[in-house]
Amino acid sequence: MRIVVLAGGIGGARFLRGLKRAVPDADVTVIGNTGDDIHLFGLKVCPDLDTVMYTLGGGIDEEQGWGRAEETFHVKEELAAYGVGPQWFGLGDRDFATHIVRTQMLSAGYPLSAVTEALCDRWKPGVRLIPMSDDRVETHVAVEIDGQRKAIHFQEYWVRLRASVPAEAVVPVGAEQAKPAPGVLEAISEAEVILFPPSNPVVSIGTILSVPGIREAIADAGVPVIGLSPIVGNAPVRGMADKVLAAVGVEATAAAVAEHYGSGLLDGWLVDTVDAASVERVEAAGIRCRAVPLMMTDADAAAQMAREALALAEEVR
Ligand code: GDP
Ligand code: FO1
Ligand code: CA
Repeated sequence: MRIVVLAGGIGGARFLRGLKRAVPDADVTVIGNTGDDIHLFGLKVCPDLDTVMYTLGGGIDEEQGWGRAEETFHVKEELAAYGVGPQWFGLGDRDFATHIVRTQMLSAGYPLSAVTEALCDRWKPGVRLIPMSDDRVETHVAVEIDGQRKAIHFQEYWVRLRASVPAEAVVPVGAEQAKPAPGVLEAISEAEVILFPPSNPVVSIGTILSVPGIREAIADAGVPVIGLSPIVGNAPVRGMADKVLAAVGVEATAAAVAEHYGSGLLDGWLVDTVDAASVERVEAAGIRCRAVPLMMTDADAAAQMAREALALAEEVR
């Protein structure tokens, strides 16, 4: 079965690990979010692509959910000794190698999609991982600090400020001019099912959908589009989805996120069993809905979620 998955970082990666376990023979194409990408120390860092690649390739720090297992931070310490920051972003030594290879290839003229493919030659994630675009898109968050409104990079909002101030707006800078990377629209048009894992609806899936052509291709694909809620019991399982949902005027509930995507995009939506009472509201919006356990406590739990998503796809097909 040909499956297309739009993915952010941790939520997307853990779901994908379950999907691979549930349907080992499936042909899975992952369209990855690159709005979180940031240039640091002259290097291009792609947190969400790397989280998917390391998680599926066995190199992830399992507990943290991002970065490399058995990491050390000598380079970061040496940079600090020179007074060179930022210190708030934790780039480890092993991870640095990935960013050096990526930046070197980009400087040589390869597009990000080709670079990602090359990095995946090492990690063998068992899926085809394509960045949403080869063009630069950077998510910025408008905040008010000391009475001054300003836009800061998403990583600064999340990692430095820990989302401690309200997000007034979220802007995928560059998205309007960006083109889907080679293979993205083709994969969508050839898919038999399209899945939205429990990734952040604003800064992960929302950013991917903001690349002109991607949302339209999904809506026109004519195959089941099934999403899984990242909101459980009226709160994100982890991260700052509540803060960025507020910025786009959406309440942090499983039902509101389904309505935000809308029946023009989604055919089916899974909510956690604790949110079973919201099934009726989602179905009233024209989206088939089921309540099933949605906590990815381990790969088996994630695999069961993937099976439920595929079962719902068959129901709406
Ligand atoms: P990020 O880029 O690392 O933030 O990862 P994603 O965008 O792919 O996913 C983030 C979302 O995953 C957050 O909004 C979390 O609420 C959600 N999430 C994380 N773990 C779980 C889980 O076990 N179950 C569900 N339903 N959502 C989860
Ligand atoms: N997240 C943090 O909370 N703190 C960090 O210092 C940090 C460093 C980091 C380095 C490489 C990488 O691939 C990811 C990293 N992350 C870090 C995670 C990441 O920035 C965010 O969790 C996601 O982008 C949020 O969607
Ligand atoms: Ca992310």
